[in-house]
Amino acid sequence: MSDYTLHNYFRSSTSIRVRVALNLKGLDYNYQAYALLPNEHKSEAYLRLNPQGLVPALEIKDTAVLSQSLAIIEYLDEVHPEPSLLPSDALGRARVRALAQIIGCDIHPLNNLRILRKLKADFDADQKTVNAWFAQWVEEGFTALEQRLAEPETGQFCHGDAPSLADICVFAQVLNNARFNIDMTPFPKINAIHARCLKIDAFIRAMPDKQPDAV
Ligand SMILES: N[C@@H](CCC(=O)N[C@@H](CS)C(=O)NCC(=O)O)C(=O)O
Repeated sequence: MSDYTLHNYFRSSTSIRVRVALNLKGLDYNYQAYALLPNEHKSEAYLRLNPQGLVPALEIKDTAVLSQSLAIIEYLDEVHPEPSLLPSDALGRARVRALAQIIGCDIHPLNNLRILRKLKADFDADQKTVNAWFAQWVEEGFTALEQRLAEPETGQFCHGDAPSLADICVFAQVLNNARFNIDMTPFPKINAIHARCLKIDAFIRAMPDKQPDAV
């Protein structure tokens, strides 16, 4: 039994991020699933672990429960430094965090399950309107991200030639986009990075269809 337990959901993109980071670092973990559709993440037991009622949370045996995928990944990167998920220089770290946050702060939160549910329940949005909402924020964020990937610091991956925090976020968001049939043709650089991630075992093993709760 590992000291790490990941409380998560197979299809959640923020859960995918943390699974990729754990895999890249070669860390074993226990897998605890919460089905989001029947609201298992709002159960009393889970709210005791993470009062936000959002997955993922990373429990460290007899020590702490961490929440927020980007904070969890940075914790793992500090405690298990190899392979590093952030550049060694301050400017590089700022760039990688900015690329990751285009997705983590400015795309994903607007398109989260609770937001899409609210649009339907309280604003009479039908599925077509919800899909257009989802596409709007992805397209805005990905257009900026695609432009930033034209910068010289970009290599085979978002920053140089090894996967970083930014690639982890790109990978998970592109998987999410597929569920909403987002047209990815305007984003060739993002597509190329996603395709490279798909060749790496740590990314493959984090995919939704590889998880024990996949349906
Ligand atoms: N900023 C948080 C977001 C976590 C989050 O929103 N997770 C989604 C799944 S990807 C969730 O639990 N959604 C449940 C809901 O919206 O009710 C993080 O990065 O961990």
